[in-house]
Amino acid sequence: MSPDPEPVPSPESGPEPRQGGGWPLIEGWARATLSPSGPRLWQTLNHRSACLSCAWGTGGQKGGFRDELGEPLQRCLKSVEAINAELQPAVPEGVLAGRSLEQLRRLDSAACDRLGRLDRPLILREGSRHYEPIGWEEVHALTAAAWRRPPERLASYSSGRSSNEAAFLLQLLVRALGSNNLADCSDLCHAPSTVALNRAFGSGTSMVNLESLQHSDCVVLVGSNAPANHPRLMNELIRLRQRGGEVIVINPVLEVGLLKFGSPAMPIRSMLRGSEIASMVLQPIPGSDTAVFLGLQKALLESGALPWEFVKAHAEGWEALLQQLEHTSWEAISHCCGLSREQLEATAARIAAAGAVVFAWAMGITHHANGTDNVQAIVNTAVLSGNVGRPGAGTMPIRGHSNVQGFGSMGVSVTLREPMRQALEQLLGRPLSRVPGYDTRRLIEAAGAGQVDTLLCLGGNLYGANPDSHQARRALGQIDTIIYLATKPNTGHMHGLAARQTLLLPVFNRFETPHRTTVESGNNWVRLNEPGRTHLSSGALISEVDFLAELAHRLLGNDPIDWQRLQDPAYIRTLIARTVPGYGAIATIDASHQEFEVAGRVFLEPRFPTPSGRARLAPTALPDLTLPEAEHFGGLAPGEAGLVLSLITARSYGQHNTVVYQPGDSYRGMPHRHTILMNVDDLKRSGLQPHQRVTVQGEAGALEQVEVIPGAIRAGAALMFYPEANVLMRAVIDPASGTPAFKRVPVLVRADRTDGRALSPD
Ligand SMILES: Nc1nc2c(c(=O)[nH]1)N[C@H]1C(S)=C(S)[C@@H](COP(=O)(O)OP(=O)(O)OC[C@H]3O[C@@H](n4cnc5c(=O)[nH]c(N)nc54)[C@H](O)[C@@H]3O)O[C@H]1N2
Ligand SMILES: Nc1nc2c(c(=O)[nH]1)N[C@H]1C(S)=C(S)[C@@H](COP(=O)(O)OP(=O)(O)OC[C@H]3O[C@@H](n4cnc5c(=O)[nH]c(N)nc54)[C@H](O)[C@@H]3O)O[C@H]1N2
Ligand code: SF4
Ligand SMILES: [Mo]
Repeated sequence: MSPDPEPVPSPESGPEPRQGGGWPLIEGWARATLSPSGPRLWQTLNHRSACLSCAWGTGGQKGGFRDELGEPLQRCLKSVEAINAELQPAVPEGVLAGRSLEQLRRLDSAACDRLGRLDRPLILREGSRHYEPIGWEEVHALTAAAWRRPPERLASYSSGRSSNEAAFLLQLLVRALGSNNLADCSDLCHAPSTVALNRAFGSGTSMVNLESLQHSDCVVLVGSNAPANHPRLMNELIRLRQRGGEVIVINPVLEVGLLKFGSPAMPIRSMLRGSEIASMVLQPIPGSDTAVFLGLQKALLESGALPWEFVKAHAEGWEALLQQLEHTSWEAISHCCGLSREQLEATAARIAAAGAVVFAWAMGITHHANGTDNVQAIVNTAVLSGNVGRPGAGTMPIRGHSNVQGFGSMGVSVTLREPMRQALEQLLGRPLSRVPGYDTRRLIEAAGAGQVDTLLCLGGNLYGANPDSHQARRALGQIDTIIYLATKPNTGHMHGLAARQTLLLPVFNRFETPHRTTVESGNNWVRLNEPGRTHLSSGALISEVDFLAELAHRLLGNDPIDWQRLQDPAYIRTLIARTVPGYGAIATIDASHQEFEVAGRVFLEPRFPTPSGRARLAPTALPDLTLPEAEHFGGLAPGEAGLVLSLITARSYGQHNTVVYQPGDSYRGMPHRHTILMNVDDLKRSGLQPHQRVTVQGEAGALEQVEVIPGAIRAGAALMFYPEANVLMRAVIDPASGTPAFKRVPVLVRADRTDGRALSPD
């Protein structure tokens, strides 16, 4: 095996804190559970429903703290944060209706969320500066009237927190009306994974389940900050290291929790001391992952470690990939990714030496203009190293929202797979429209061009989640009617307003819904949520299923199915069983209470649902990562300190997507959100100083008075928090998936002209 060219960086030499997890987690649990809402929090944690937060999936029928294998203590502080936000009292009467829009727009994300829970329907009518209360009967009448428009002028957007039943009903309604305009948050998230995995394996989700992960002896973790965003995955990584396995981290940022993590699920001493996570770290140039993986493949090829028989038997397209490997020089690879041949060879040697490798990735891979190629490059490496279709091995996209994968399975997507199309056509007794629908970015563009009359948002924050916030606001302002179904107010409800009327409608969350629902985790596990009760007893909330069934019934009556009957989620489940591939077991779940793995997703044999049964490999081009010159942004004055960087926009430790819970991110040493993480060499090179205030100028907008934080990030790159940074960027899209390049935003960073240190000393 080649020598390890560089040791894993020691967290002891980095900023405080020196590990992820550990004591702050215990403190957080104690604070939350001992607070006045503590008893209700415990009650909710023990409720038989899935965690609201991420798609790793915890809870459900086995009880609030268990994973799908029944293992206890699998609930993290993120889950507590999410529940606590839902247990807030109602927004006091008169706050949303009493304050003017100008006042409401001054609230930042955290302040919006802290207003409390939505508990009665509100409407903002044309010409008014205030939301005002409205009764449900008028809501239903207005909504149905707004949906009686030509199908191509109707659209929905959804965020993966709602149930499978609501998701299925939404797409069935939109499709029955003749539209495919089903934009979804996954368009901004893992769409490149779904596209690439479908092409390669004929199946768009993880091929690894939890049990299989527990048999792997190496995990390659790419572009994921799991300690913050999927904390329970850390338990699996700790155990993997304990059984002598490897964790290879590929990330331009040295995330402290990926070096060392203290998990409360471990014995108290190892929790406090922290466990080592990464056994190897590669810090590439952001956006260069195809080069990294091409390098790994080339090293496997050249070292003779390619399992030829396996590749020839179970893959096609390898000939073209081999040609690319032979014709791409090491110089080109290293130049693109900023890693040496030796580093890549050493990493490939470890992959080759491991018995079974799981390749796992998140937004650092998908949020690029070549996101789909990035995923294909991971797929190529997994296949060329013989790590697909075996226990303990495979490809594993780490999904985001707790039911985002369920939304995809239910057909909430602009691309409907053929078996489901046929089943839906049979159910509805008519052909479905073949006009391509609007995904999230096309929806914004169509709205901006005045081509959308009515938009229904099932959760989420379409305004806050999109690139180029000004464009998003203008586009939404061209739509006649927007209907927001939400649990809590967010910035989208203040800035993403329709031209004629905006309705803001309160819904039950997962643990309050008065009927049973299901969700699907990123590991293909379908969980059952038992009926619950809300603490907002004097409010007028509605279940998402009830709302959608009422709308469908008003629009379509009994044509061709009895839409009112869809108010019964058990009946929806029978339709899901008939139409959604792999979901047959849901037909009996009401009687059996048996949660299940979606059939046909986890591959323990190298036979895939492609026409040939083989995995499809394809060459992946090296991207051109040249950054524009300062002049592109208006330039620097002679002697002015500043430089052009490639900006990563990511989550802080204390936020869930556009919803911010805590102001800072102590793990990256960023004390507040108006900060930019930069490499010390870049500071020296540009004449900027640590903690100086700078202007960050993007192609669509600028942010001033941003504090510079020196940190463990690769030179040439910087990191800021989303959604605030979304004003900076133009929407640059991966053409294969429609997903924006949120992780490679060209910006000019320059000293604030109002700052005393604006000019460099000479
Ligand atoms: N607590 C919490 N949990 C969450 C969420 C949340 O907001 N808060 N959001 C949920 C959702 S919807 C999602 S999608 C997931 C997101 O989970 P992640 O994908 O872990 O979240 P990000 O903050 O986007 O961080 C991505 C990581 O990619 C790295 N990265 C950036 N650019 C590159 C690159 O070019 N190459 C490589 N190899 N790495 C790169 C960044 O340094 C960062 O560590 O989390 C889910 N869970
Ligand atoms: N710059 C930048 N932009 C990004 C990203 C990034 O990394 N960088 N990440 C992208 C990613 S991965 C994603 S997934 C998107 C996220 O985009 P979205 O999913 O659109 O946004 P969220 O902030 O998760 O939406 C939160 C809102 O959902 C509502 N909600 C919560 N629970 C429920 C429920 O049970 N039912 C209903 N009806 N509503 C509910 C609440 O009102 C809450 O305010 O953002 C994307 N945008
Ligand atoms: S890892 Fe994800 S699903 Fe599990 S408890 Fe934490 S937030 Fe919930
Ligand atoms: Mo996401």
